[in-house]
Amino acid sequence: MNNEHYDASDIQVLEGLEAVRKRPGMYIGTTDVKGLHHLVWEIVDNSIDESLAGYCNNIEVIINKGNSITVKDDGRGIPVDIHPKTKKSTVETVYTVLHAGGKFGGGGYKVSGGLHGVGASVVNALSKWVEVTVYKNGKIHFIRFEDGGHVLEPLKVIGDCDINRTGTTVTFKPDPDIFDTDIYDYNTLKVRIRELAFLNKGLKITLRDDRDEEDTTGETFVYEGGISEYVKFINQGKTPIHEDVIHLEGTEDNVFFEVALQYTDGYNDNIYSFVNNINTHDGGTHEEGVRRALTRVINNYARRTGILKEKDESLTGDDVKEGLTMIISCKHPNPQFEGQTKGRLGNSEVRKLADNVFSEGFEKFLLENPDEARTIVEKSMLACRARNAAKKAREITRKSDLAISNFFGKLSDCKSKDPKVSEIFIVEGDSAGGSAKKGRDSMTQAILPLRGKILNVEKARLDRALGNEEIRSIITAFGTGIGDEFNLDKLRYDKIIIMTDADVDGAHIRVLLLTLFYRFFRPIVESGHVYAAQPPLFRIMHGKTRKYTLDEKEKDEYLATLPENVRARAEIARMKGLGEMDAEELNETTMDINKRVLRRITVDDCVAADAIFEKLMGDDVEPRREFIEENAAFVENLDI
Ligand code: 1YM
Repeated sequence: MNNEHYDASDIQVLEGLEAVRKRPGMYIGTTDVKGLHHLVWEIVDNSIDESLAGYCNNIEVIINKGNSITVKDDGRGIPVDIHPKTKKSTVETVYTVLHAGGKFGGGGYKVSGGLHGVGASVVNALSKWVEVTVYKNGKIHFIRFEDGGHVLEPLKVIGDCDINRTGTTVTFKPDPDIFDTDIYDYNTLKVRIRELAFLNKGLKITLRDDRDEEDTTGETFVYEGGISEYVKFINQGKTPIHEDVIHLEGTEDNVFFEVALQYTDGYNDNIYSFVNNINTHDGGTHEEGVRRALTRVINNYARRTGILKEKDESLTGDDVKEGLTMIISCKHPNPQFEGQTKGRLGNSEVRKLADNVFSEGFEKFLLENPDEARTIVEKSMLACRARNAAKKAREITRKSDLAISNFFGKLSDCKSKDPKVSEIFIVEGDSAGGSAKKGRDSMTQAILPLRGKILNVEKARLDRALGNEEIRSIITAFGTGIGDEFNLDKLRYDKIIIMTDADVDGAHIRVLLLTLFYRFFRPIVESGHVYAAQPPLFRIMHGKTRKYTLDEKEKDEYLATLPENVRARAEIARMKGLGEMDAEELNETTMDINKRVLRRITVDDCVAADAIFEKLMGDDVEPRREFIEENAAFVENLDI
């Protein structure tokens, strides 16, 4: 090869890297904080690939002072020999020729191929400097690049090392001229590193932040249980309905497939799938295979054991995933990513593999664990009932032309149809409802009296809830629908005000209503539309003055302000309940926007009250009574 050609290929390489610097977005998506972190994943992916190939057990990621990043692994080390095509070391080739890693690396699973995988050369192009150290053949090899990939000196040996020591260490400093920010976020790195550790059983990854002198130990992530431990991690704080995580795996034609799952008593699912450690947000054949098998196996088992009767309809994919936490992971030598964001696996052979591995293993689990199996099947059947109920609920809300609905006798709607100015009072009891109706501003205030106690939805699902007339009234009045068709934009009122007595029963009803909102209308709570009215506990009359106070303390404070002779003659009445206030009184104390005291209910209130929900809402009536009686003062002071 003559010098002329040599120069030309050099120029070509630099033109390639220059193209990356001109249009970084084309290679790493963005140059914001996300792109900055992308550089780390490009380098870490090479270490992960080496681990997938079976040669690397330890990876270390360090955020250095000055926001450079070091990634170390104990793999074979990037080859140091002269590459036949470029006549340069393979290390230099990998770091200067676009996509060289993919082209020259042979076989095995590769993280690359998804959204990442543009290669080490792109990191080099977008860095102020890069240093690569390779430990191999008893020697330490070193090369440094500057200003977007310029080589100062070819790869050289800078020392000796133990003949058994192998590995690659890369340190790079992102180019501040390219990126909007140069500050790495520890937590962003941690979350993905932890995920990589879960997805690669036994691989040890350490993350260390050396920007702060005090932190020199870092955090180590290593999970011998792999994705089973990922499922346990996600289910922390949830209540599993069977003890062990189910972990199934199988390999065919070099395609490795595994899945880990555990059901909880919750109503949501957490299902995540990965191919070569890349999250397949839009699923694909691996996920389809599992979902298909899960539905089929549960139905077959439920029929065969008679838990599901002949007359019962079959469970759907949605029914069997209620409360399910599941991680699906596939390692494929040649993955095809499809869809606009390349977030879906397309390889059709994986569907069959996933189906086979899952159905065989899961069926075996059901047969060997009949108690757990029954719990899972029954949970799916409840979900099925709730799904039918949701259908019914949709029909109710669709049909709910308020003018003809017979519940309209109960709701006294406001005249305004503008949700921004409208509010609804949910009032305990008909008599208080009557006073509230008379005392309201009928332009903007709607009144919904509740006759009976509403159903406890903590332990009931949508289907039973919908059998409850009070709940149906609430759904219809809100206008939002429920279940899949819930739509916050359709909420007919800006404020939903729970107006109950300031006593134990009132507190109980408040808890029941909040349970209902929290479980079935959570966005309404989250967006701050729910309030508790605060009716007064005391009325103090002296002369022509009427003063209401919310509690004993406020009453005493008020009395202390009165001259002694007035105080002595003041009539103090403990308010018995909303029903005993006349319309004027109710308006003045609890409804008038200028005088009333409202307390906004937050989700945090609900979550904090969760333990109390449990106690108050449990299945046994007696302990609940006792609890309320014993804790009356406490319940009154709750933010609920
Ligand atoms: C901190 C970054 O890059 N590790 C790494 C990279 C490679 C190898 C080992 C490796 C791969 C192969 C053979 C192979 C790469 N090699 C290449 C290429 N860590 C880091 N560890 N021997 C070593 O794929 O056959 C690209 S990456 F192309 F040179 F083989």
